[in-house]
Amino acid sequence: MADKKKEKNRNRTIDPAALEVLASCEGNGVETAYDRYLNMQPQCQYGDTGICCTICIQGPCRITKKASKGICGAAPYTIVGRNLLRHVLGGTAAHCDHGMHITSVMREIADGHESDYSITDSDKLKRIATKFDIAVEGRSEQEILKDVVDLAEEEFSRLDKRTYSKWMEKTVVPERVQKAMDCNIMPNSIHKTIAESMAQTHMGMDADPVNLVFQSLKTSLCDYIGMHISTDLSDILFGTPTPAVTDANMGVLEEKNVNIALHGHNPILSEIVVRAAREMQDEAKAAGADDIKCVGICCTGNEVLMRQGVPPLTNFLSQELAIMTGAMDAMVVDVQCIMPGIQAVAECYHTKVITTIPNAKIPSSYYVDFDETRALEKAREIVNLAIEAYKERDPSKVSIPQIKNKVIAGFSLEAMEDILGAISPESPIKAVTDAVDSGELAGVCLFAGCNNLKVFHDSSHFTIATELAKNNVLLVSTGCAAGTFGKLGLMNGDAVEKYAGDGLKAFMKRLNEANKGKIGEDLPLIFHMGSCVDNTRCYDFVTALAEQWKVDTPKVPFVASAPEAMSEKAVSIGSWCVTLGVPTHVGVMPPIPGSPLVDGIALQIAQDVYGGYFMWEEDPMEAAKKLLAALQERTWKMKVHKMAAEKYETAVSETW
Ligand code: NFS
Ligand code: SF4
Repeated sequence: MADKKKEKNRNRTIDPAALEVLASCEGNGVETAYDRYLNMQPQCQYGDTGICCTICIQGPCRITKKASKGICGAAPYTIVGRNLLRHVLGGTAAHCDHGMHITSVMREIADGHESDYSITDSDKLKRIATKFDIAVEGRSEQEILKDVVDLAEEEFSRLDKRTYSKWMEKTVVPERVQKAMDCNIMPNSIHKTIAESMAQTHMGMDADPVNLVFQSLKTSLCDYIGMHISTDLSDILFGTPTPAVTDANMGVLEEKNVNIALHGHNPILSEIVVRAAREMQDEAKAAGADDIKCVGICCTGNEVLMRQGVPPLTNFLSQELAIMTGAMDAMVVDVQCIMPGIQAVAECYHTKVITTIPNAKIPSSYYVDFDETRALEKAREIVNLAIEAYKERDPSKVSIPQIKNKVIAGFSLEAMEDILGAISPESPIKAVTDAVDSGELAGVCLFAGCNNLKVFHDSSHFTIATELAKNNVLLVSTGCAAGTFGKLGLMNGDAVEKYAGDGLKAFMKRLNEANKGKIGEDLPLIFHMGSCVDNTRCYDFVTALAEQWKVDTPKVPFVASAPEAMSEKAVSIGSWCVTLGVPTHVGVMPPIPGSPLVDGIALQIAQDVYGGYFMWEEDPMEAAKKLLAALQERTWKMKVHKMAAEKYETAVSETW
């Protein structure tokens, strides 16, 4: 139950720049999520625990002492299970829509239509093709691409029930494929699974909570597939990220520049706007500005940070505050995690909110239909709107917090392998497995996920990460969690000195010495692996560790944490992490405890079946303890199993 006292405090953030903006706008009537959260209290406990059903319009049905079932007879476990599957579906559909969009741009290139896009990373194209047994030798880039795009399209649309997802089959260890087959959750394709799941959650369909949970996991595997396709194709199109150095937080805004925030998720839009902005300096100068500055918000910010070194401005929760600096000329958005509230805030300033995608519009915003076949022309139109807005800026409203921190980002798995390979050339990943085997590192933790006003903005991310660093856990991050770490100065070499335990420090020192001069900076405390779809890069890391240790993934000392999870996408990502063997902490209570049965499946039965499981823990210090305990259990077990294998001269036991 939330503490009522803390809910009177509007300043629910530890980001000093966000605090400064909130303070400077106190009482000026501009309303943000921080205010609306307070207005929303107390939130409905039926919805909060998952026992409110609105699946049919006889509802809403809520479970009370008097009414132990819905009008149709649905028990709490059915209602909670069905709501869970609907959440996973929302996340999966969002990621897969993103993946389809990139695939459609690739289709245009593959078919030889004129396009402002072209292949940047032909090596990655060949690597992906080879992974899927597509011939590479003696074939043109176009021919290879056509086959890769054909396969990607099939991953979405296949109806044949005997053929299973190739992206799943080829990117995880064989034991995980077998597990999915044994449990009957191996997807044939994304669209088929989404339709099945929507049908399954219709009124009067599935009432069996176990069946609903298993379908949630199957759907979440489609999320994994759609995300992996997004990452792979984005790398082919825009390049596989390599380390990039820049700054993060509001202090990256320049008073004398036309400032453009790129907000949303898909690199298809943001990459081309960055290109247009770089070409339109003269137009900006003619309007009296020094230059054009693109900055990133949320995951499209991560995409252009990883590949173009564009500075990240802020993460999900503080998106409205970016406008309240008075120095934001345009906020260009594509899809997902865009608060409708930005438009009302923008109307108090000169900022133009520019929506671009047919299924993500905001009333009263500018809408530029981002037609990819005329991408550069459209991007120039967008940048022009920003330049026009700059002329309308009211200098008396400009107040930019002078807060920023150095960020070293751009760590695709390929970039990580390059760095690890400097101390372990024969097998880069062995640098990590050796350090874990020797006890120097306690394991690896992925920080992913959003911000959520139910907990203090950025606070849980910061506390858990620094606590794990102190305990020698190697840290990687994506999404808005990475946004926190960049803003708060945890993504640079100084943070290693400040927060890492002795083992982690020694490991980083070896890496830095072996990679001297490569980046021109010391490596960061937390490795930024990209946007949320790039959680698949992090899972490829798990797979690489499992292959190196020659074990299934539930044995690998790798945990995940979403301390401030908010979106349906976070639910679907968490669900595939668990299915694919990763203990996963969630720092905000999901709407599940209304059914102790479904809750028990998530927390315990999942572990028995899949080896991964959920941990709900709102207290960040307790969460850090639980994550460490999960890592310790795995390193200890692996040691015991290895000793047994050596003694009896057999392979390491497959059980966990
Ligand atoms: Ni992930 Fe990235 Fe952020 Fe959450 Fe939203 S931007 S896709 S969903 S809020 S991390
Ligand atoms: Fe109520 Fe059943 Fe309809 Fe849900 S599906 S709203 S529980 S009658």
